[in-house]
Amino acid sequence: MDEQLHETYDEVLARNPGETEFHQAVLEVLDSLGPVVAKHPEYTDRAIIRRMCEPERQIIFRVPWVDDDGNVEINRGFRVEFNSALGPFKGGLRFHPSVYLGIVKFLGFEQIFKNSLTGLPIGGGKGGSDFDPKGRSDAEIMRFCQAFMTELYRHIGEYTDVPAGDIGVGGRELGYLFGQYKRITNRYESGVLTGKGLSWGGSQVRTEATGYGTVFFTEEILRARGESLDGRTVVVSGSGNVAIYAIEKVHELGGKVIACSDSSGYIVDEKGIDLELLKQVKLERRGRITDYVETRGASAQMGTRGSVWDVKCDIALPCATQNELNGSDAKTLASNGCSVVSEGANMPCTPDAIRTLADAGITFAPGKAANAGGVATSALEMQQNASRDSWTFQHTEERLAEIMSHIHQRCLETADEYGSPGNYVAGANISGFIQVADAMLAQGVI
Ligand code: NDP
Ligand code: 2IT
Repeated sequence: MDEQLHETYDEVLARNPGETEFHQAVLEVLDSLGPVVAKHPEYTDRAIIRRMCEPERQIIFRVPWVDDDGNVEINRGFRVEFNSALGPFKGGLRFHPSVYLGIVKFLGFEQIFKNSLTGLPIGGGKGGSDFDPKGRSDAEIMRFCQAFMTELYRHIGEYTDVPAGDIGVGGRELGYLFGQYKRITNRYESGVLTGKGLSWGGSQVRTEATGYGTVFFTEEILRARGESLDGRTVVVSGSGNVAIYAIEKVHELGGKVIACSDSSGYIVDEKGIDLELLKQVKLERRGRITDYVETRGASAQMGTRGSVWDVKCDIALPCATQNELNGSDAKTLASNGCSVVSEGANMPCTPDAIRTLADAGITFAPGKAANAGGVATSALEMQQNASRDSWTFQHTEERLAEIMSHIHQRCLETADEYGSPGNYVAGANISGFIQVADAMLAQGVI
């Protein structure tokens, strides 16, 4: 790595002790920027990369609430407003017990470049809480969301910072969050949150957008080498928002998803995942993936060894969480003949996995490009809110497909220009970076 980039990385390590996921996300980007700093000394002169690694603002707050038994519970809330060079801070909220500052910062950092790649006017941010929604009643979820928004509301706004969902935060939580924001501010400010319900300011396709977008991106990769998803066998990890709509789009495009997972294990269904049943189990009943097997009958089984990556496939779509696919999983995928790994989740592949995939000649699409369809459609929701308009499903889906195709093209062109042809990691990092860097240069030292 270039010496100055190395110094920047050392500074990040020293200033952010213990935040290993943040370190990992920064290193992946810095690793791509050598040819950029060589060509553009102005970025180093104005400390653009060093400024980019330091969030503009970090908010950490107490979230006290009362559970159904009358006990007082205390969680920690976060919002990291990372970079507003291109637009208001934009990024999801994650509710999961593993959430701490390092997770929120890795996600916020990734979001800067992802949002830039969409070509839409959105900066990067992320938030969340170590609250665990599993096993909580609807009333507890509502009280938690209200308590969380009682602090968050003062930091967000349609021109300031626009949260959305992520792990553990979907339509139900966004409803409670929006209701509390409206109650406290006495404003019907639709553009303050995205992922809203269709009858109260939400956009068509936002629910489906991340999964659909990942599959559109995968289809673009295949198209570029004269192939398609038709007839391909696909494995997806996770069974939440991103995974479910990725499975739906793979099936629509003629592929077959034969395995998916949740935090309790994985299932294999040789006939192809029955999506209606999966939606019933995971979205309606908020159940475990085991329930799918019990209802589905003979074609489906719980995976008994290793992980979902042991299931033979042509294409793998990790759609659950960070660092869920390691070097040894990547080796298994390679020996089973897999030819594309496209990230629906944020940073699901470890650095070792990414190296192993590259060595094996497997095409790898990083999340900041492949899963950008979710936040892109959030920006389309903001656009509709600002103009008090609502578009049809078909029109919105066409916009999403165009955006994903454009990101794909930008990645390949930039990778070519900077001497790494076919490398989607270099293309995404460099292309996302340059647009933010130029805006920061223009806006002065702030
Ligand atoms: P959901 O909460 O809807 O689903 C998450 C899924 O991943 C569940 O199946 C969950 O299992 C599984 N999972 C979560 N954490 C773990 C873990 N530590 N170990 C094993 N499995 C786990 O979240 P989303 O589908 O929205 O998010 C999935 C990924 O996609 C995340 O990386 C998120 O950051 C990323 N993403 C999401 C976008 C969005 O618009 N929602 C946009 C872009 C990226 P279980 O049900 O057992 O908890
Ligand atoms: O990681 C992501 O891009 C998201 N969770 C979606 C963010 C958004 O603001 O729609």
